[in-house]
Amino acid sequence: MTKTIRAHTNIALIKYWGKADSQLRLPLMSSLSMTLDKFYTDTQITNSSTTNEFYLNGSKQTGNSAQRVFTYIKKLQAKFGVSGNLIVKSTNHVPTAAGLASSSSAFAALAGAFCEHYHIKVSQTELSRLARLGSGSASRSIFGGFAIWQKGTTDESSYAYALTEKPKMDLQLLAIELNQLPKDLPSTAGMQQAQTSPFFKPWLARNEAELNTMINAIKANDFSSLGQQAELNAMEMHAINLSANPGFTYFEPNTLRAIKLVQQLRNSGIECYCTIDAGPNVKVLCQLRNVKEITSRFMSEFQNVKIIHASFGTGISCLN
Ligand code: 2P0
Repeated sequence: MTKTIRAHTNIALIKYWGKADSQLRLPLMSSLSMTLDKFYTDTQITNSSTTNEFYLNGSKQTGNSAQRVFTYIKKLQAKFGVSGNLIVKSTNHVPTAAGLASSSSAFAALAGAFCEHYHIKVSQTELSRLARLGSGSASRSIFGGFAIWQKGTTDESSYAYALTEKPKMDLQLLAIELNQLPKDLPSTAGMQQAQTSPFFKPWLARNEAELNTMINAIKANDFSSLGQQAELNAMEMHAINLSANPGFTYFEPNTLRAIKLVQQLRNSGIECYCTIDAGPNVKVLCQLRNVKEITSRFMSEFQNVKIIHASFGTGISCLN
């Protein structure tokens, strides 16, 4: 029976936004993420008697997304000395390419399904390294709870590990889906362009200190400190995009309205923070007691907005 591998997406609280080596996907900075329960990818791999095929949510893919999957498969086949054409079937329970990091769950599940298909036994660390070769953020989706991707300097030393897979913290995430369209500028190009900002290097120099602040907040079960650091790190990333040469932004007018609403809520005593990835959607970090109030404020501010309430997800798993 064909196995189904499930990997959850993650949201970076300390962002990965720059590559030291684009072939190996070695990052310029270490990053830290929360794995999410509500967003995930299920992937199955079987043999194909003809060519490689990739199906996403039941429809056969051609073009860039299929090519990226086939290139990745060929890379892993060469690495492990295995061959054959494959049929990859993925179901994405994530709005694809809308800044909710669908590539993190996609390539983590694909790495897991590949190893399962060829009966290749790997450790979680090795699986994280394999996932990284498909998409940087996928390295963190091997683990549940909070994961840290240590940047490393080589293929062997750049991988993620779990800081804690069962966090004690009351940490909720509200994904405010302001826009479901695929983003204009893919992450790989965005993070390359960002390096032209005069603020990129100073930001990089802060990475270790910001990561430590976040680790300490998690260890101390300090939601306020986690939220402040997450929002600061996200705003730094987006300030760098705006100040690149030429500058660019993933923000839409509604993104700014959402940021302001988070600030207003906070000023009125409802503690919440936001983080934003390579897309216009805003993710609100809060605690359980405030979920209802924050949701209703967003519903009245934005017409037809979709809000998904998520919390901690688990690491990669085999469903059958
Ligand atoms: C992150 N993002 O740490 C950051 C924050 C988006 C903003 O990782 O080029 O799809 O495939 O390694 O993982 C999105 O980039 O990039 C991402 P590639 P990826 O989650």
